[in-house]
Amino acid sequence: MLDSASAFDVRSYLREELMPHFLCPGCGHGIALRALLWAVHELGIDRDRLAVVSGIGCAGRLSAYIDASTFHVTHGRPLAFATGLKLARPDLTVIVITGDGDCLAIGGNHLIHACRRNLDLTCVLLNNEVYGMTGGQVSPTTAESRLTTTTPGGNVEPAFDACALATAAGAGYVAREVTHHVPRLKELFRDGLAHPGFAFVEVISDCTEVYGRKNDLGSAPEMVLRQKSGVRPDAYRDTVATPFRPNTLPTGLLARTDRAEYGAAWREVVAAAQPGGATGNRQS
Ligand SMILES: Cc1ncc(C[n+]2csc(CCOP(=O)(O)OP(=O)(O)O)c2C)c(N)n1
Ligand code: SF4
Ligand SMILES: [Mg+2]
Repeated sequence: MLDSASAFDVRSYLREELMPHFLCPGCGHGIALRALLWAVHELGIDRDRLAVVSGIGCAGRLSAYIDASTFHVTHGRPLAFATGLKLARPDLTVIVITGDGDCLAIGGNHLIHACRRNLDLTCVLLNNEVYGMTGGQVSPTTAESRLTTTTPGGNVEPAFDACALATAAGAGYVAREVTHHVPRLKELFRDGLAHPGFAFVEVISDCTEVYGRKNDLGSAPEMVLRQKSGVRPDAYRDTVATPFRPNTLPTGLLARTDRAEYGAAWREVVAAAQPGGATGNRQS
């Protein structure tokens, strides 16, 4: 029996037998996970009807900690797995947790087509600007000039705007928030989960260990404060001194369309192809 009005206790949504978790101290992925589970709680989603699919990476590892039906699949492919799962089991709420490498590098093609189809999935992109799990290689969202293990002289490639890509490719709901603003992040997750179509929520998440240290970004609290000064420069410009060009990506709800959800149209075609269905008759 669900009681979504009761106080949110994140521990009741976690597999406590897997604690302590493997995340480094201050890693933004843990903050994002808490906000996501808070949204699940507020919506009163039954965990027997909740599936979480993730690829490989520190972001991808998060699904293992959620007390629901979880799938830890191959690198770059969680959207493909989730698409099959949602088509087979439309009764499930299906969430994908993915990293910037998982979703935008090896998995970039899957993202484009998931957006285009507009199947009712919620994709959570944990963007820490780096391949965290494998030791800190450059990713498609690494900001220019940043140091990584594969850009020792500074990154010279322009970073990807994942939300602009998702919007252009047709995602029904597109939003971005920083981990500093947990209640706002929770609300975007909640609205994305409730949206009947493909919801893409990007989280600006800190990799304190292999990215923060490499770029001399300070302690974990200092990195979170820098999100305030960077992403919302108008409000917090002088809060924290930063030696780097601030990140000025827009945050909040960025796009929302009510165009047709893919699963319903797909089921209609499948039903019509059955014996006795519109196209089934044609075949016999
Ligand atoms: C096919 C394949 N290629 C490469 C890898 C190695 N690999 C594992 S995780 C990862 C990148 C993870 O980066 P990201 O998705 O940004 O997640 P993060 O660890 O930063 O949260 C890579 C390249 C792999 N596991 N499988
Ligand atoms: S390596 Fe980075 S992304 Fe991975 S757990 Fe540590 S801080 Fe988080
Ligand atoms: Mg990453």
